[in-house]
Amino acid sequence: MTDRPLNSPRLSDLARRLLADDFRWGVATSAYQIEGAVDVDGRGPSIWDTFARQPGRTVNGESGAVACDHYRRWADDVAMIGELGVDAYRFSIAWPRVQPQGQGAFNAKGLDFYDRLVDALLEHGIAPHATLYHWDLPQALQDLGGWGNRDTAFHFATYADAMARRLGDRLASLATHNEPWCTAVLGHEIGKFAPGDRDPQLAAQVSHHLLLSHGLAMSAMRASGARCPLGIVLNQSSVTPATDSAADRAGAATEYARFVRWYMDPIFRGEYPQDPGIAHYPEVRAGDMALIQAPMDFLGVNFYSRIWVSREDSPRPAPNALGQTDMGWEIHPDGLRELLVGLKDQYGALPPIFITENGMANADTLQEGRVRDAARIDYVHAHLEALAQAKAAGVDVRGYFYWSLMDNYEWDSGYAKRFGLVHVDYETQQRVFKDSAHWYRDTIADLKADAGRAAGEAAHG
Ligand code: IFM
Repeated sequence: MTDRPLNSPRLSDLARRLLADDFRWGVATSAYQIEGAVDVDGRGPSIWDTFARQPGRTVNGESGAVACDHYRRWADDVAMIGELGVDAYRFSIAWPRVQPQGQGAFNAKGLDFYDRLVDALLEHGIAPHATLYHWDLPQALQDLGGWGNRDTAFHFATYADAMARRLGDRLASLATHNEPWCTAVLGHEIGKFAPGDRDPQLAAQVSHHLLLSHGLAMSAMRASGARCPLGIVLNQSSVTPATDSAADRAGAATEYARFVRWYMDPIFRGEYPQDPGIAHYPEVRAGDMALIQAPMDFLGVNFYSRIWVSREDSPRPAPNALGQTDMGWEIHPDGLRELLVGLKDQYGALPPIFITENGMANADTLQEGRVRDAARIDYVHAHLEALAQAKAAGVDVRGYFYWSLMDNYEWDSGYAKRFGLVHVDYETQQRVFKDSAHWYRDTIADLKADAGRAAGEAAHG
């Protein structure tokens, strides 16, 4: 144990009460962002390997080829997660590592890697929460049209079912997709992410195929008796009109429909949102919506910031006193409460919610063995308070995963943006706990001690 960081805000009594009992504390990563070893042990190429090689796609042309070298350092990394005192770890399975062509033969060495990882987590008392797709589509499937090709949804279901059979007896949860909005819009409309397309109609079709693949996977995994809770992870934001003008309010409604409702409505209502501001709708075949509506055991919500909507005639919103992160994202913790309470009001009974990602990039520096990231501590603290308020308002939130366990490959931003609780020196691969890691560990320990005391008192009447 090192010294408690200088900046160590304590959670409010409300948060201590609501987040102490039966609440899961975790950290999250994804395969392409940490594993490296992209051409080792039979892994096939992914669309991110291809994309990062194309000139101008990523900062400094950086790729996940080495990343945090987690594929080789996994045992030490699991021990490090144990030292953080969390009770859960969210990671993703690299589809091209376990099924290099995205269809056909599976790769025994890739499967063994995730077996070992899951077993080691369990040995350390850490619940493994896996995600099947965190953006690293096998390139062989992209060569056949990728997510624009309906067949990919069926290949995904086969892969999902194989993983559920292989790991489901030991997983604490299995999510189909991470942030399908990013795959559809950033990957196929804006072209900022792999595969780098710029076609809004294709993006709409891709979003439907992603949702269809989720539904097909759910149905396949249920049919084969999956033994862990199944769900999906969506990135969501609160949306604020810059002014009360009709134009800004309509714009905010459209943004909310494109970002949040586009995924929530099909899954929980069986239809896409109709909004006059949405120009592109996908082709939907008979039976698709019934599949997409498959009942889920949990909903993962990733929250980072809010979306401001300002039409041309509106003044720019005043800068937020809490500032912004190193990604340029506004820090607005109350947006988390607003979002979650809004979901409860709009969709009624939802499955239990886990905050599967929340965190900030910060311009961290390692000086004399220490990273003083007070801004990150404040960010997490404020979001946990907002979460407690959502819980007090009746939202069924069961856990919180900080993004990310350690600094890693931030997609098109390369290695410049540091989200980790743990600092990574990419030259030496040395990991160092930042102040925020110490704060997170101490906060969790305090809450668990509270819960233990309460349980002891209850037992003694
Ligand atoms: O790093 C990403 C992650 O892969 C998905 N959610 C957002 C994070 C920060 O940008």
